[in-house]
Amino acid sequence: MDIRKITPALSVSPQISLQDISVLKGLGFNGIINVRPDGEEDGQPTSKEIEKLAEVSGLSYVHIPVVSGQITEDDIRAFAKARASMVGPVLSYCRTGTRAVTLWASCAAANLSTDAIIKTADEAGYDLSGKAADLDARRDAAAGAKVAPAPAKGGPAHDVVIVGGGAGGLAAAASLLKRRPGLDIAVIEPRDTHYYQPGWTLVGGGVFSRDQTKRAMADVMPKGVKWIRSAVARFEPARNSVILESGDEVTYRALVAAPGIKLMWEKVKGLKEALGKNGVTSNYMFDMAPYTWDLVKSLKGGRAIFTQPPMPIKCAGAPQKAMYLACDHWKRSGALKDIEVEFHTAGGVLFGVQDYVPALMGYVEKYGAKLNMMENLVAVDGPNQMATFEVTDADGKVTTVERGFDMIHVCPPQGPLDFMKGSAIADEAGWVDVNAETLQHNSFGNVFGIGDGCNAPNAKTAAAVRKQAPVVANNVLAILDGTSKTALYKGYGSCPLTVERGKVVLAEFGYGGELQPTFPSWLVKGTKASGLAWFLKEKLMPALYFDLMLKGHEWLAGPEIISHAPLKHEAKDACDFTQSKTG
Ligand code: FAD
Ligand code: UQ1
Repeated sequence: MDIRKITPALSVSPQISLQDISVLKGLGFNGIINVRPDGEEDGQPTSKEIEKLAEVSGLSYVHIPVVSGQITEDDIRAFAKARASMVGPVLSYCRTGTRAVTLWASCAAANLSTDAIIKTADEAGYDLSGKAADLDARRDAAAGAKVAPAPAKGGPAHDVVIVGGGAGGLAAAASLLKRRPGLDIAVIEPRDTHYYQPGWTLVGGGVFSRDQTKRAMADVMPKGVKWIRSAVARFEPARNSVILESGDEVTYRALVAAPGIKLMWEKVKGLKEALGKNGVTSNYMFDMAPYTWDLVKSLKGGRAIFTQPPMPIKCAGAPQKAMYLACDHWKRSGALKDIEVEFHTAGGVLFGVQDYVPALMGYVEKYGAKLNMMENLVAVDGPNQMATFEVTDADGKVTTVERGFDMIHVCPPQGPLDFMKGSAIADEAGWVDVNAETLQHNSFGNVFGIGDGCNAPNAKTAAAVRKQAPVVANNVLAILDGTSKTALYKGYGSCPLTVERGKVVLAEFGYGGELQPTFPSWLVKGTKASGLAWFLKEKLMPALYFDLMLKGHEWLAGPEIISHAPLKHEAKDACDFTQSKTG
């Protein structure tokens, strides 16, 4: 728990877990004010769950679902009322604590000077300097003057604002700084931990420990970047700005959107509640990947099911990687003959690029796994160890099939982040709407996209990000400088399929399934399982990711083509980069 004391009666914090509640009582808290709406993030405990445990621990509880970026006067009044009704000390939390501290500041403005409020928040790690005018107005209003609270102003524009501090956001920041040290870049990212997600397959396979896959966000932020620890609620590209969950506005000359992809656990009925017990697991969650390995080690017989949802998903090979590593362990331990292994995929092929299928099928046969195509997992009943699939036959008729299991590895359905859906820079589905080659936004010339959150039809992988970052960095600077040196991305993505411990089928391909191998075939033949490719995955990739890609060292990743065709909306007027859809 990351509790930050604001006053003796009030502390704020990022999201708390269910286990934290009894600890809070022990720490002397008497109440909780949850100012976060339910369902904002994967794994977020619901208000009902928090309330139930708060009651058990004798803590009073109030829920004020404050929409990120849209704190209303009603929210502020509700917060003041909740505090007045509770005996302190009270903890208020949201995703990062920003909404909670902003509500406190808005209430405190009547009695405290703006400077004192901003200093108090700053000491707790929250930057409320953008709220100064609003706080002044509130103080004046409280003193009787007829002044309406002012909206937070954007302040001076950053050269580049990057939304998301995952693989894409940080690689883009590092590549920009490599080209232009001193560039004023702000990265907006709410999490204080950065995850090396490609390592989770190896955690589930008993090769990595969970801790090898996480770093403090502060340690991986490229030096010189300003980290704004908050979440973006809204995009205002016509104003060259984004709105934070506090309601503050951050303005830019160029924007890079790197929001990633949402894991939609809730789309499979019963899955969220089932995870982590009764043999239900997923390598797609940091906390759950070690449980995969526990289950694999302990299973001696019965049925093991591995599932893959409809596309798109990140790292499309990861659901089968989990199966191969499990089978490899069972084969070595002698248990495989007693385990019925099933792979159920909502799609009609094992892997999207046909060239890699023969090598993968060889392993499916070697392990005796049964492939079930067009079977989409729709429900999991943990206590009864039962999975329900919707099966589509050749005529498109859908029937329901139930399968019992002793263990099940689930890859969750995935889609655009909620805050992207309906946003000004998203396509109809909610993906950042970019040109597939330049990664420039299709409507706003000074906006770019990178990573899983974009609608470019590449494989959603960190490997893709490694090649996208130099392209985005080049093209952002071309827009800022008004030059026409355009870099192009050819759709590279890579999926190291861990077919057995010690061997990987290294799939590397671009748009249209064109093979784009990094190494000559005498060294690594991508369409065959290779020991060297396993060595790359286990020993080289973490360093390639953290020490090269996130530091702007573009090893084997130089933009493939630099054309002198100008970007679609080349900046003609340095002050106005924005273009309308028809412009
Ligand atoms: P992410 O790295 O997910 O980052 C998105 C960031 O945006 C997050 O930090 C998030 O907190 C932030 N964000 C979200 N909402 C907001 C908001 N409102 N405001 C501000 N910030 C926000 N790739 C490979 O190349 N090879 C592999 O072997 C491989 N294996 C994988 C195995 C697994 C199990 C998984 C889960 C992934 C794997 N990947 C692999 C895929 C790879 O991890 C992703 O493609 C990569 O992380 C994408 O980067 P990104 O920046 O688009 O998204
Ligand atoms: C890669 O570049 C990358 O991102 C840094 C991965 O994620 C960690 C990968 O899994 C792979 C396979 C690549 C591709 C890199 C090479 C050198 C083949």
